[in-house]
Amino acid sequence: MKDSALVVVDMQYDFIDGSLACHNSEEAVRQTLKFIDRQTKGQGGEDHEILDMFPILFTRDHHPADHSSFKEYGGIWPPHCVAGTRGGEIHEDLIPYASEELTFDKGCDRASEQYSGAEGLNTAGQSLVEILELLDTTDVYVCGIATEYCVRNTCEDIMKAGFKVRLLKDCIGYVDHQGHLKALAEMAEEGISIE
Ligand code: VGL
Ligand code: ZN
Repeated sequence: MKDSALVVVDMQYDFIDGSLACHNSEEAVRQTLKFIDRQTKGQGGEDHEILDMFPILFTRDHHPADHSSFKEYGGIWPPHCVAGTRGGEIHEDLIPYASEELTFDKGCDRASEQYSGAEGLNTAGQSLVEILELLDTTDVYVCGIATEYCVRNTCEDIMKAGFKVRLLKDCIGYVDHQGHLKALAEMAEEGISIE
C-alpha cells in the first residue's frame, strides 16, 4: 500500500454529463469512490494522513476556448473542458481527495491535443510522472475517462516511465463499447494489468 498511488484521469463533468458525456462515467465515479474507501478503510486518522499513505493524483483536460481539438477549429471533438467552466471541473464527490499539488492539467496549449496525463503539470510546474517518482511509487492504479483516449495514453506513458500499471476496469468510462473492449485487450497485451 505504501508504494501505491491512484491516478484519476479526467473525471470532469463534460465527460460525465456534459458535451462529451461518456458511457459508464457516473458508475465509474461511484466505483472509484468505493475503491478509495477500500484502500483507506481501517487506516483511521485524518484525511491528510490517509492521503500521505495512498496518494491520489488527478489529471484534468484543460483547454482554451479555441482549442485545436474542437470541431470549429479543425479537430474532431465538440468543445469540452474549457478552463474555468463547470464542464472542466472534477466531479464534486471526488473533490475531497484532490489537492492542488496533485492535480495535473494537460491540453492547455491550443495547438497540442495531449491525451496523456503523464506529462500534465501541477501549478508548480511539476509533471505527474515526476511526482510519482518523488513519492517512491512502484504500483500505479489508474481509473478515469475515456478508456480509448486519455486513460490509454496515460497508462502507456506511466508504464514506459517504469511503473507497474494496474487499470481498474470497473472504474472507467468510454466513448464506444467496442472501442473500450479493444483498448483493454491491447493494453493487456502491452503489459498493463487489467483488474
Ligand atoms: C479525452 C477526447 C478529447 C479524454 C480528452 O479525456 O479521453 N477525449 N479530449
Ligand atoms: Zn480534450
